Amino acid sequence: MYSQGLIGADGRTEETEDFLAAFQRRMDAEEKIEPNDAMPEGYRRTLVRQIGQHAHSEIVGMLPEGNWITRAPSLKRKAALLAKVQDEGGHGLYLYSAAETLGVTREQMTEELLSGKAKYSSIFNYPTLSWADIGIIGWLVDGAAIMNQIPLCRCSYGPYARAMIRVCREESFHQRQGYELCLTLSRGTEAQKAMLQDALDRWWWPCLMMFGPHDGDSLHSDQSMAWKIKRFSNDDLRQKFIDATVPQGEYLGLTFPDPELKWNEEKGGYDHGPIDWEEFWRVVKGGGQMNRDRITARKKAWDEGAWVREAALVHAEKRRARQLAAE
Ligand code: FAQ
Repeated sequence: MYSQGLIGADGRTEETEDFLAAFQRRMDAEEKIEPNDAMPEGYRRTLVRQIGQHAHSEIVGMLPEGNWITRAPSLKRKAALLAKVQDEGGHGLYLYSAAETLGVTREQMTEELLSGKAKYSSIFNYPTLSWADIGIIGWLVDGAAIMNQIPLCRCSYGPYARAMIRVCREESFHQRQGYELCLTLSRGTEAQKAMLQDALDRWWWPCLMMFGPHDGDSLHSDQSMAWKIKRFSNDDLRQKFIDATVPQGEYLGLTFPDPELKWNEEKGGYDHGPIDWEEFWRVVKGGGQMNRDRITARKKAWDEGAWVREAALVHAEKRRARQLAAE
């Protein structure tokens, strides 16, 4: 057992040195933290921030692909895309539930998204201009998401780690359907090949930005790694993604829009050109092509869903009253 810390006058755990050291020992021993366990306030806040932003990314991430459901070129493609977009919605819901175990409500998290206080992934602020973008999102955006999320299955916070296991299984189907779509286009007409290359040219750099700032500029990585929330640094995951993805792109006959992309025998990985971090921060701070549309769409959905939330609440209250009366 470990020290629970002292309970202060406000009812919160006072974070004595003993308590923090004991908590770190639990981390070092790879123990899972569960919702009712005592935890440092910083650990709780870090998880609420990361899981909340992750949930928002899944929900906002439905929009770029949702844009193409009515224009899918065949029934098979439409069915796969519909299933994928629904999966992303489901991921958002598991993640909101995981964050709720840390004492924050879905309403609070949604308000933070709509007010611009909470972030969501930069990648979803780019427009989907052609059908090839749907293949590229599955192959690269889901591919990057998996690379980042597989280690999160071992996150020290139990509810997040468990949610990630199912999410990763579904993301892996998404990545496969995206790559298969790209493969079909790569074997198609010259116009289809050109459409695929154009999509790669637009999405490659934003996908590399998904992993977050360079390690030296990452605010939270060191602490999150000590708490076993993150298992790898942003740059390490970005490198793994590049190394796994470049041969897949070459198989499709594509050219990556980076003249400095080159295999480095000595390091056993690819070297790449500089990432435009000014663009990244501009997009994160609301200046991307689609930021305003994305938040407007989410606000409309939240406002128009108010009656559903109210009806569900009244139904739940009535059921509870009936249960109490029967007891
Ligand atoms: N976009 O100190 P760090 C998906 C922010 S899911 C926007 O390195 P951290 C599925 C960061 O929040 C994609 N902001 O931060 C799908 C922080 O700001 P804050 C989402 C970013 O947390 C596929 C600041 O920069 N995945 O794609 C970004 O240690 C297809 C400093 O950064 C997750 O959320 C960014 N790209 O590391 C859906 C996975 N990067 O919070 C639909 C879970 C960084 O202090 C279709 N999250 N920032 O205001 C994580 O692993 C981490 O949170 C990182 C960032 C790696 C994203």
